[in-house]
Amino acid sequence: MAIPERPEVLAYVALGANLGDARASVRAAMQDVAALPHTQLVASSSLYRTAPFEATGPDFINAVVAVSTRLNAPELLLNLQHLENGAGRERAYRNAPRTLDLDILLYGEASICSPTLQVPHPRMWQRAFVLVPLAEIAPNQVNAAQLAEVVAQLIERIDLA
Ligand code: A4P
Ligand code: MG
Repeated sequence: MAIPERPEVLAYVALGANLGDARASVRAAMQDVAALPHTQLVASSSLYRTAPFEATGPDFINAVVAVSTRLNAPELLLNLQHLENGAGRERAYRNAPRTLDLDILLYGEASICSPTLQVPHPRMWQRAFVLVPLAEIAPNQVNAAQLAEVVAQLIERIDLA
């Protein structure tokens, strides 16, 4: 059911996994994000294999999706955390290997700084595993200088969108 009094907002969500069948987890999570209430998929990037960045463990599988949603940002975060928990996510320590990580990159034009939610995601501009898939589906959100900053980070496109 629609939430008619709320506007639709274009949000970008980053997906990452490096435990278990990470490729399958990210693929499934893309479908789960698209199926969230009051939410429609706008675009999904290819899957990328990426070297751990400021983290340990196996290579990651990363991707980015764009959704149009009537959920507000805290509701979207709660829904994403529910999906992470459903995928068996355990929070052993910061940047620990994970079965699934879902981060809100951008929520419309919003600038949010609460104890539980910062948008735009504060670390997104340092990360090829975010910027490369984001640029694939939203080239206007990432410029050449930003991509040049992360060009040394290892990232390989493995499954085409
Ligand atoms: N939180 C605040 N802002 C946000 C947001 N915009 N989206 C809070 C989602 N969550 C947000 O997150 C910790 C808390 O951040 C949440 O409770 C939420 O209230 P978490 O997912 O439980 O913990 P985490 O994953 O250890 O932290 P975070 O912030 O997701 O880690 P990062 O900084 O995103 O780094 N290398 C490669 N190649 N690929 C990766 O995917 N991921 C990380 C995680 C590090 N290195 C990586 C990758
Ligand atoms: Mg996270």
